[in-house]
Amino acid sequence: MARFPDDFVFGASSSAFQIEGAPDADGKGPSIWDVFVARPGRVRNGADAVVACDHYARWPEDVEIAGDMGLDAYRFSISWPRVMPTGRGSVNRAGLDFYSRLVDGLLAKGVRPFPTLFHWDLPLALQRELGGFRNRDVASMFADYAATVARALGDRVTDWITVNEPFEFACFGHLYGTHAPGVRNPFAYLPALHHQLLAHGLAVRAIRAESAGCRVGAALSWTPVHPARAAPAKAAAADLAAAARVNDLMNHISFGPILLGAYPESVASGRILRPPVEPGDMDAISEPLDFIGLNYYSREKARNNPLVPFIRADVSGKEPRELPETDMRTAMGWEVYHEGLTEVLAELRTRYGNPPVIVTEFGSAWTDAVDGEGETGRRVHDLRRVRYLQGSLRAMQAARAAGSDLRGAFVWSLTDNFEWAEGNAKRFGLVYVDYATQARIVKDSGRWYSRLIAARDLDSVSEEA
Ligand code: IFM
Repeated sequence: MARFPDDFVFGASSSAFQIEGAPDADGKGPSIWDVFVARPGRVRNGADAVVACDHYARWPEDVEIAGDMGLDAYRFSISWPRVMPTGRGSVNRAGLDFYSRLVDGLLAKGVRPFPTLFHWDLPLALQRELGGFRNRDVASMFADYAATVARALGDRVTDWITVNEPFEFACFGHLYGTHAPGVRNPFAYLPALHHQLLAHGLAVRAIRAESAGCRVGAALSWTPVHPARAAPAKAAAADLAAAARVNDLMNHISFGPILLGAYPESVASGRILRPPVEPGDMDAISEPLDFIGLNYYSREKARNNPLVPFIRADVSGKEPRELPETDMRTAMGWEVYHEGLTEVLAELRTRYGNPPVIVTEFGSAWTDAVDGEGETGRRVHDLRRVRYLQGSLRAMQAARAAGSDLRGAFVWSLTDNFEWAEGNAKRFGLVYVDYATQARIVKDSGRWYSRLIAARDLDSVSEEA
């Protein structure tokens, strides 16, 4: 039960905007996040990502760390505006070359590259001129960009991820306005989501046309939603129904179209708000995949509330809240709930036909402290992160034992990085980044993960470094 097979892919993930910095180096165009972080009050402590982890300059060191950790694979994202400064038309060769060097560096260290093509940093020009993903044409522009990247890297990259968490991008960016592009408009949410799904489907076809024999998937978040009140509470049945509605709106809204070719009934039959589906869309969106990527962190609880527009439910929120950090609640305020990962993998078997799955993100933020001194003496004893990773991996093993076709797991994240509206305040990394000096310190969790990858057996790897 505790052993992972030799071909199980152990990796770590990151995304371009969260680590690269260098927003206008070598011909890169601006992204919606570049301007969003510059607006006062949008990011905690007024942080921006102009430097972030300085990965654009320091990538050789990060690749070295990933290789030395023994990672089988590294998931990073490609910045669309680095490759196509205005999102369409002319290609910035220097941008493509950066990723080409990164791929070569990873392969030289024996680490398999898993690039994601869209992790939220949409070219600003597409937002300003066309309304971003609210506009259907942006889906085909994304496919053109995907083809360009696949043409350049497809001789070395065998595993592709099209989009990351289309639900979060649509919801936080277009309904709540807490993420770029900062739109708060219920009528923008479903078009922004649908066109990302369409972009995904068109990109799958485009990548395969350029790079035969590669594997393609999408990285989708799944946050199980449970009723806030259970029987015998009088409201239990109403909360159960509320939880089902929210599950549709957060989870099945992207898994349904991609894996089954259909939106959940509650979404498809919306009287006022419906996804703008056109003939042929669902076929493109449900193009068969080589794997589905699953991002899992925590669960939500829903309480029936007819007064809340759209979802008629209060949701207890995986969104950051000011709650004290404990063993059971991470620095993001998110509940530690590993059982949810086993549940989600079970529903992928029963409702979605047991597709090959890779957990493309799992991990946790904690308040890390640096002990010791000097370049080699500094340590980060992050036992809570080690325990969190153990819990998640045991939940994955339970699902594998029950029949899930789970093929790999990527920790979020390789290094601490820019956590969107939370800025630099939340650290998810296996590697600590001292933002004042940009020094990297492999945390105890990174050392533990390295031992686990070598042993492939949870029971034989001690927590202590
Ligand atoms: O940092 C993010 C990542 O960009 C997308 N998935 C969730 C992570 C933690 O919030």
